[in-house]
Amino acid sequence: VGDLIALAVGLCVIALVVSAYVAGVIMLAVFVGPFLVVGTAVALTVLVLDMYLRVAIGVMFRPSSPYRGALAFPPEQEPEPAFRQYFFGPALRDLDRILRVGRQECVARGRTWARAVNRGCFGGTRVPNWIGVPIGVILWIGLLYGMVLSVALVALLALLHVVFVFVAQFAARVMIGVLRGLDTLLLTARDIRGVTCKQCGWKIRYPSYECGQCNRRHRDIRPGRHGVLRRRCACGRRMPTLLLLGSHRLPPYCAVCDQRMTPGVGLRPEIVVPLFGGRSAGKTRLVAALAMTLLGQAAHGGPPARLADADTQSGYGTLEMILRSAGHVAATRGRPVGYSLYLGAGRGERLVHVFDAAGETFVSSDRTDELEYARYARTALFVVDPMSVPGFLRGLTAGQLAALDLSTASDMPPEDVFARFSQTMVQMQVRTERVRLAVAVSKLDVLRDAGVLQGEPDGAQLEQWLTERLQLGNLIRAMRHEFHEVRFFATASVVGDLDQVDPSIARLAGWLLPRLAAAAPERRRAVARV
Ligand SMILES: Nc1nc2c(ncn2[C@@H]2O[C@H](COP(=O)(O)OP(=O)(O)O)[C@@H](O)[C@H]2O)c(=O)[nH]1
Ligand SMILES: [Mg+2]
Ligand SMILES: [Zn+2]
Ligand SMILES: [Zn+2]
Repeated sequence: VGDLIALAVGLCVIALVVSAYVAGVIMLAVFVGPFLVVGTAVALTVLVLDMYLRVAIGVMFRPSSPYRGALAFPPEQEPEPAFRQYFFGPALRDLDRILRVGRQECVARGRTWARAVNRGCFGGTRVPNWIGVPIGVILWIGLLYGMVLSVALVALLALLHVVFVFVAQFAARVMIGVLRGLDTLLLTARDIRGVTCKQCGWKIRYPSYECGQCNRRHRDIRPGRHGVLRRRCACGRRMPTLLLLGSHRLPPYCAVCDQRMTPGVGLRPEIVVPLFGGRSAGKTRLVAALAMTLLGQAAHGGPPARLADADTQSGYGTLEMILRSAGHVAATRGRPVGYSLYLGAGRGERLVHVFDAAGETFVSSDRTDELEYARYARTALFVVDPMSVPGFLRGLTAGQLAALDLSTASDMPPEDVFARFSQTMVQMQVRTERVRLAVAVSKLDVLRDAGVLQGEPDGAQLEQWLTERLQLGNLIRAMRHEFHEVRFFATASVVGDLDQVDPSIARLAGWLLPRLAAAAPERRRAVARV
């Protein structure tokens, strides 16, 4: 009986203890459990989000962050020596890295927590199992909630990030389209249709530009994948992407021949004047006289004129010296030489390229690619040395023959030169019927000195002289047939006593470049004997 009582008491005690324990666990689950579960879940979520943001900020904004990956789209591997605009590639690379590194870091944190719970609650070493296990189970429920919650939040963040990147890229694309369109509109409104390279004669839409700091060459600087308003050169220097934004302040280069272009090219409409004529007809000297006339007019209150680039300056310097000293000009060899001047004021300013081709350029048909510039000319200048006309000497008197200085005479008859030039234009499919042609009959001073011509014959008189005296009627008819308008000028590319270029040059300039040269001076009563 005693044993039975003891057993009963024992059972009761055990039942009591067990029910107390169960009641305790239930109390724990009901009253403390929710707080523990929520607390754990929230703590884990906060930790994960904090981690994710740390990684995100590190990847996107902190160059020294250990989370940061290798540079995406390094400039060395880009078609242009520039960094990609952030939303055209780098942003998605960053996002990808944030998600990968962020997941690793977050999983690692989660694991540390789970391990701590397991070790603390289920190992039975620190806390006895009968206390640890219920708490551990509750904590685990919290952890699971926390994991679900944080995964959902991170997924939402990442989704927002992706959407933002695509919206930003879209906005950038729209901006680029708008800017390019605006640029095209503005250029069209200003009548700027491409830029001509004075080195190779080709016309291109937009120059390449060199970085002012590292000399890397940017082929296409306009708004695009490498920058909307500005781009960053591989060296770090920022460069404007449009003429509107100041890219003309960078040194321009030709995309065809890689040579330096005229500074400021692309800011002003261009006028291209091709010069043709036989060897020693007087082309080079005429260009010098034209430039000197325009600069002289500018110095005396005429339309502004300035030499546009270093090449023109050095070339002109030599020519000017020769003109002033009445010396002889060395023959032009090799590629056509472009002389470039900015003429006119403000909005009316024009970049004028006069291309002086060597006489031979028109003879050999394999060199016509050097004449690309002729394609865009609205006015051409043909230099005719009357002394090169075969019949010229026959009609002279003995006195005129004796007085005539033939040392500078050209040996290429103008008919041949013109025929080859027009043949080349046909080959190049240039529509010469839209082009005005100025015919400069050169070396007027030599003819005057010999008494062959007097004063300065006007266009009609000169035409009559060329037709009747030099038998150039066929040539003149061909010119009138092929060109829109033909005008004749007798020119003397010489500097007079008062350090002034012969006024015949100003008259030619006035017709060649209306509004950009001063109005042609009044002709002294023509006393030409024709
Ligand atoms: N006196 C005089 N000499 C000229 C004139 N134009 C050209 N010359 C001379 O004629 C030669 C050939 O001239 P240049 O300009 O080199 O001819 P290009 O081959 O057509 O460029 C040079 O010796 C010039 O000095 C001119 O108007 N007057
Ligand atoms: Mg020459
Ligand atoms: Zn640079
Ligand atoms: Zn070029």
